[in-house]
Amino acid sequence: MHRGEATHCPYCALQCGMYVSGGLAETSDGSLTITPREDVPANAGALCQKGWTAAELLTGGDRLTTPLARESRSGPLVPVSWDDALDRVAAAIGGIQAEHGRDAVAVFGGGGLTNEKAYQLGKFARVALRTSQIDYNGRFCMSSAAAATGRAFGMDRGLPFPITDIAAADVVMMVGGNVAETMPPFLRHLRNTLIVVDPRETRTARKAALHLRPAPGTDLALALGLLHIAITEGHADQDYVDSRTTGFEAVRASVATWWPERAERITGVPVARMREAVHLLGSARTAMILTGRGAEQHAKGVDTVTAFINLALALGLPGRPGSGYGCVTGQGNGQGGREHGQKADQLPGYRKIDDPAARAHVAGVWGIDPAELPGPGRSAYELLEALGTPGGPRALLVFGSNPVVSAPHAGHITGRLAALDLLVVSDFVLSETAAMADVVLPTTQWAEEHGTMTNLEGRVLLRRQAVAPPSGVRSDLAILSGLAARLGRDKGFSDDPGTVFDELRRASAGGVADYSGITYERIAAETGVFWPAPSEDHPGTPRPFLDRFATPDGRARFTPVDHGPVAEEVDEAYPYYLTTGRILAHYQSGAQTRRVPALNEAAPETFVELHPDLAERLRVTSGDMLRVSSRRGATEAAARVGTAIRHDTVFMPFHWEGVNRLTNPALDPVSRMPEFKVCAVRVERCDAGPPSDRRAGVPERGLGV
Ligand SMILES: Nc1nc2c(c(=O)[nH]1)N[C@H]1C(S)=C(S)[C@@H](COP(=O)(O)OP(=O)(O)OC[C@H]3O[C@@H](n4cnc5c(=O)[nH]c(N)nc54)[C@H](O)[C@@H]3O)O[C@H]1N2
Ligand SMILES: Nc1nc2c(c(=O)[nH]1)N[C@H]1C(S)=C(S)[C@@H](COP(=O)(O)OP(=O)(O)OC[C@H]3O[C@@H](n4cnc5c(=O)[nH]c(N)nc54)[C@H](O)[C@@H]3O)O[C@H]1N2
Ligand code: SF4
Ligand SMILES: [Mo]
Repeated sequence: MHRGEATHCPYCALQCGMYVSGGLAETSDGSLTITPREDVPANAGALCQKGWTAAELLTGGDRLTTPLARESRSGPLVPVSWDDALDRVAAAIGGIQAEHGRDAVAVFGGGGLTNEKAYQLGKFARVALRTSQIDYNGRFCMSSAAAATGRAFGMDRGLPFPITDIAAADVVMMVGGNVAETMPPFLRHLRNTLIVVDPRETRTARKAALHLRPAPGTDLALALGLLHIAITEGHADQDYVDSRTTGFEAVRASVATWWPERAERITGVPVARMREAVHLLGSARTAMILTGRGAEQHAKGVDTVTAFINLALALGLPGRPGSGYGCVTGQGNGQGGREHGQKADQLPGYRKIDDPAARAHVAGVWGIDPAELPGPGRSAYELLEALGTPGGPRALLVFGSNPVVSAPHAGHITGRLAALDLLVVSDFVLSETAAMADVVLPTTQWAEEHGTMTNLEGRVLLRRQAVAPPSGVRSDLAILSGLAARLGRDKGFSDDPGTVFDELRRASAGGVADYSGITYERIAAETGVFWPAPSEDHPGTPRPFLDRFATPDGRARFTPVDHGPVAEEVDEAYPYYLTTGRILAHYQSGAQTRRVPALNEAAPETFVELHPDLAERLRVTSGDMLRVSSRRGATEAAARVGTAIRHDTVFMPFHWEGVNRLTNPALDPVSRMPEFKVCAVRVERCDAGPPSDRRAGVPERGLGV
């Protein structure tokens, strides 16, 4: 029986394998069926609700099928022809660059784009627009873990081992990851003794043997306390430390004063619980420490991840079979999306844009003079914040992100987008960001096109076309090709994914993320190839750190780090912590999943999770409407009362517009990751009337600009 085309899910980094049938067969009546693949180890026959319902994205009534443009910023979006749309964009770019310089045009990409698109977008910015101003939403996602692992191991590959290795670990500690909701099939790899670190009692925490509940933003202190215990109670693996690492003595000295009691005072995690965690990890035969966004999306995210890596190194875990440290990548192509050059400081192959050898190599592949390549640009939030300001970009092209909903301090960012001379959005639905655009370009989506995705294991997969796109839409590659031609750079922008992938292979050759030995044929035959794969007869690299780390001396680096307070502490005016994250039924800004009826039914609206003590104080029960405000803005949502949350903290998902009007754009000094996971808020009943303590300058609901 033909089960349809073998492809992969449109959503998260697990990239579950699925068959889509009914799309390309001649006898098709238009109805599509999705069934899970057994041959893809990440999901091995399972899908979550989002995967099962993904076909509805392809046929949904909200699908954009014609370019849209408006005559004036306040006029309505009306259908226009492709030539008209692309001519307008190219003419506006030309005018803006002539008047304000090349950096007046900026590009914002996404970690959901295929490798081919991410690569081509980075090249388009540097070669066709010749702008330094490109960054992408992965900055909001993986950047802290990427910076920390790069520093420690010389390479950022989320899981430096196949996901199936996790099941072989006796003990797994998951720090700030809620995979039961964010990657349900991941649970089949968590058969071990599980330790969860999360301020909330999540579905994942309920599966744990041990749940540590630190106050939001205190994981770094927790990790320092855990390392102190590991060292003083004899769990450090001195042979491993001596033979495979450098820098331990400085770290040992730096945690000497991190008595567990001190860590308890900051985190609220009892010393006995910390000891239990260290003893479980330290006496296991094999153990893993994994981090998710809960530990990473902080203004000290890089140091927090570093502290957990230090703990893993002291215990002798990384680079040992069945053990290790890994970060659980988020977006569908979160891993590949951060390797091929859509990041402000990066060129393909995970090369640095300020490295002369990297510039020479990539310029050679692109057929330009290295001197023509721009230097590093602004990071995602700094780029968005600069839009329409004096000296900042005046035009923005968005491919694969919805920052109106997902950027921190979103009210302010929406104001910056409104101040642009030109906003262009390529999307297949009218997202909140697309709805603000001057020109909207309707594009093909996952199952309508070929492309490669690199999943959370660093395994390069082929997402095959399984249905014909509706007439009227064009692929992102075709859009970039059409624009490049109109900008007078018509060479080297193919709209064929296979051609682009072959060029990407050459551009990545010799880089950290070397794809030169990976071909579509190989991926199909081997169910994915792990990078680096520097030649076609190279087997790929499932476990890159077994013999040596990717640092110049082959050793992993300990780096001393210290705890600091959250960027915005609670006070009388804003007495609670707000933390944010995900629920099972929705994906990211919700642009896709809020348009899938079954998912909308499962989770129709946003909510505020709060503890019964706080609910009692506010005299609310579940379902009552609450107003949540921070120094930056306010939003409303229904109360959801339960003991899963700490009584000093409230939680909101970010799949609906609103919560990011509240969040704090304090940035990590290294990764430039915003502090999505903690800010100070006030919580009131909506019908409570003006609070007596309202401070001057606190915006009313809905205004965060
Ligand atoms: N259903 C669904 N799945 C998804 C996505 C989605 O939008 N929806 N998005 C995908 C993407 S891009 C990503 S990045 C991943 C994210 O996957 P996860 O990292 O699992 O997701 P989050 O819900 O953002 O955060 C995880 C947990 O961090 C906790 N947390 C909050 N603050 C802190 C803190 O200070 N310390 C600690 N230790 N924990 C804290 C939250 O309570 C939450 O349970 O999910 C991917 N999968
Ligand atoms: N408060 C809070 N905010 C957060 C987070 C949090 O935990 N808390 N998490 C952050 C994280 S980890 C992430 S990853 C971001 C994600 O936030 P966003 O960047 O907004 O992510 P999506 O909602 O996936 O937006 C993708 C958009 O691109 C479109 N799209 C999808 N695929 C393609 C494609 O191939 N081509 C084109 N042209 N368009 C496409 C979709 O329809 C959608 O409109 O949010 C961040 N924001
Ligand atoms: S876990 Fe992720 S990849 Fe798998 S079906 Fe769900 S959304 Fe898709
Ligand atoms: Mo993410």
